[in-house]
Amino acid sequence: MKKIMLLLFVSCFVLSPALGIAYDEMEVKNGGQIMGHVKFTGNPPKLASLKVNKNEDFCGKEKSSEALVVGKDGGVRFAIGYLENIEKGKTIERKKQTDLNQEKCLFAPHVFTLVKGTELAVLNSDPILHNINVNVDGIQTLNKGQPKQNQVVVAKIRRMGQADITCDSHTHMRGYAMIFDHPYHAVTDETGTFVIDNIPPGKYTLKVWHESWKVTGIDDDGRALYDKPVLLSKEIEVPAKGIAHVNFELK
Ligand SMILES: [Cu+2]
Repeated sequence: MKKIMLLLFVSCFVLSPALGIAYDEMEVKNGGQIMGHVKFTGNPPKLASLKVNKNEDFCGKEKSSEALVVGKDGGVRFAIGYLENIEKGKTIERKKQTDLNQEKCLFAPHVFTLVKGTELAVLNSDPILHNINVNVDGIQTLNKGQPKQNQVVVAKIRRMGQADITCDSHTHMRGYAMIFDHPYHAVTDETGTFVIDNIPPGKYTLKVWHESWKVTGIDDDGRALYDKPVLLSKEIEVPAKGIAHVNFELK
């Protein structure tokens, strides 16, 4: 019996890193940084505004699409840079709560990341009924109405993957999150830059996710449907105590 237990114990340790099951936290020595830049090549398309279907007196008749936000130097906002299959590294900030605000009939921020097992707190800043509907890789994880202003819904997010965030009240409202089991991910700012720090030096696969801006249709409720997200990938090396600059192009 003891032998079997030992065998199970040992095989768990041997197999889990190979399968990418677990992330181990450790002290990172001589950690390096990734500075990623996501740029749009060519002229970005002008996206059609989204029609507001309800509460037009408060929300306005239409809202600008946030599906593709390109800055003056071509930097793409709201892309997510992340390391794939990283098995060990810096400590996860588990206590950190991620805040999402339903404000002026938009999700703010429009795109964010979080770590599996941490809390998402959703505030309704508006004096109208919103709803928070979160589907992670197609599986509904949270669905709650928020009729009152300043109402907060808190939920622990236990699943990894891509979260599609919608409001059942307003068909124009859409947001996204990516949920990871490690802390190495970041969203691009208005210059198209993302920074990931304190990485153990070495070779990695760095991915960039973008929600896609190509409308493929409209669903029964009047909600725009989009093409598959764009996923870009690069093999990179993070130097000890140094910075790896990595450029990505969207077109
Ligand atoms: Cu809403």
